[in-house]
Amino acid sequence: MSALNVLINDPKLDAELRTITKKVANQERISEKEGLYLFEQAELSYLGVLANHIREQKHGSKTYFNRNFHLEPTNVCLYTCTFCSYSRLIKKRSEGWEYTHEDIMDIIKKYDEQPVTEVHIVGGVLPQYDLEFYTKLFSAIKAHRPDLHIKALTPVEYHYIFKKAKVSYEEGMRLIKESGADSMPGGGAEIFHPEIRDQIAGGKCSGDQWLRIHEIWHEIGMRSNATMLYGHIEKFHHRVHHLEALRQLQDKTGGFQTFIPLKFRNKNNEMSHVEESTTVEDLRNYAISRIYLDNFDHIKSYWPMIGRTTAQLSLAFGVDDLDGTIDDTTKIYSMAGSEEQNPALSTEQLVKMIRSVGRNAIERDTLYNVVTDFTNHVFEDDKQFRGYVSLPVVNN
Ligand code: V47
Ligand code: SF4
Repeated sequence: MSALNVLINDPKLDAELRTITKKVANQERISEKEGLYLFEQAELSYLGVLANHIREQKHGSKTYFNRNFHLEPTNVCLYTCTFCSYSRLIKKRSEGWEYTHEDIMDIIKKYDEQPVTEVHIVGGVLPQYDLEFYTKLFSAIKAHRPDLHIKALTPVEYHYIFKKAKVSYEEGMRLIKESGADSMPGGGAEIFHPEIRDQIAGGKCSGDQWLRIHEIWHEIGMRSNATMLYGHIEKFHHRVHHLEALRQLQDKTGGFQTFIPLKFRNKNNEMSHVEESTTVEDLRNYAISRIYLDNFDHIKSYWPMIGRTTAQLSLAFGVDDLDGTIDDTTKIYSMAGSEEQNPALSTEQLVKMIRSVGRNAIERDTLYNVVTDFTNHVFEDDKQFRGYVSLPVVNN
């Protein structure tokens, strides 16, 4: 009898939780009402059991990471998102950076000898970073290093540059694809619900526009990620609304690869007075995301933001991906008060971090093809330690 059946048969189990547990055991989808119930009522360890069951059914003990680096063309932005530690810099433009093509190519070339598989390009929105700038940039990167996967820009930039270039979303996304961009990261999603978005998103694209641009990208055969910025002024029902919108689009296109909950950090921004969520709340949020998004293959925790220990804990709450061996070029989080001020981990460190919580580390590329399976890899200083013995997984 599986652990879930033991719970279902326990007469003391809350009726609502029994229904939800049965659905999870039968691989059925939970409703919006049930999602809200989990946010409002379910305690951490119960959520962990449900989310871990789903995680292990989908991936066994496998935990993915990739080798990537972040590139931020500028940290100056004409939008004024209240949670962003960049937004004040438009008034102090001279304190920021605005890279040219040459500057960016110099950064790309620094990684020439390194086995990175992905560059993640994202940053502020400014008029000179227009459609032509980016299409030329992506083509130049591809010409220089064809095997480097370009995961670039979000609907925030795309909405702005397409409008400026007077092209439709469809035409714009086609041009972006042709220029060499391979996938779209999940940023800019924040909270879709206008009740919250209008207060925090500083005039950038709406939730519907964000979703539409991803839809078009998926329709032309491309993949993308999705995020949710949580733990600020939103209520649980706004989170459910956000997850539901993503689940519906995924039903339509199947183009999302992974969902990344992003914990709001409150340093150096206009929302510094808003208290940050606790680690317990962060883990609950990972678990509910895993349970709710039945049609998403992966849930990723972004370790530089939440720190290594919480990232390790998240692997027992539905998460199966830790992002990558990010280099310290990502300032958007360190400026906002992330746990890791200088977020870089070697492959060996990341693999050991994953092993030490009883999981198997798999290096993937951006599209989740296996690059190296580290399950049986022995590092020089491994000696006797091969990770802890863990419970049998549901399904390998
Ligand atoms: O949209 C900005 C967030 C996002 C803060 O797709 C903040 O693989 C917390 O989307 N506190 C951009 N978060 C980053 C992003 C991302 C990160 C890692 C991997 C992937 C992926 C995507 O960063 C923004 C916003 O939601 N952000 N400021 C802050 N103070
Ligand atoms: Fe600009 Fe992005 Fe910061 Fe908003 S979150 S102010 S769009 S850099």
